[in-house]
Amino acid sequence: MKIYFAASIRGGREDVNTYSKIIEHLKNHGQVLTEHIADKKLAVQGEDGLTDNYIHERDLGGVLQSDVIVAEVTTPSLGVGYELGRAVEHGKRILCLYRQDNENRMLSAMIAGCPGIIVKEYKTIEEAQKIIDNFFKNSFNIGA
Ligand code: 6IA
Repeated sequence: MKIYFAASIRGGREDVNTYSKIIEHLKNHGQVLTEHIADKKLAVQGEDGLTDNYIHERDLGGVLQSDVIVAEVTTPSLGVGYELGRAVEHGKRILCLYRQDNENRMLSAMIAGCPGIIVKEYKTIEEAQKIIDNFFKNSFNIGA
C-alpha cells in the first residue's frame, strides 16, 4: 500500500508536529512516500538545490503511483489543493483531515464539496488516528 501524505509547505508550517504524528500512524497501513513533509527543517524558503520544476515532477509522480492520498488540509495550501485535484482526476482514493481551529476560516468548498474526496473533521490526534483506521478498513478492508 503506497500512501501519499500531502500537507502544507509554503502555505505555512504551523501544523508540522501534527503532520509528523499523522505520518507515524499512517505507517501502520503502508509505505508513506512523503515522510519529508514532517521535516521541521523543510522551511518555507526551500529544500536545498531543488528547483520548483523538479519538485512538481517528483511530487506529481508520487501522487500518480500512490494507492491512496491522505491530506491534512487545516492550513490552506495551493500545492495540496492542486495535488488533490490531480488525484481526483486519476480516480485515487482520497481522505482529507481537517481541524476547525479558527472560526474565521472554513475549508474550501472545492475540497469539502468534491464527491471524490472523503473529508473528516477531527479535534485530537487520537480522533485523526481512528478516522485513518476506519478509512483504510472501509476502503481496503485492512485493519491497523
Ligand atoms: O503550496 P505548498 O508548498 O503548501 O504545497 C505543499 C504540497 O506540495 C505538499 O503536499 C507537497 O507534496 C508538495 N510540495 C511542495 N513543495 C514541496 C517540497 N519542497 N518538497 C516536497 N513536496 C513539496 C519544496 C520546499 C519549498 C519550500 C522549496
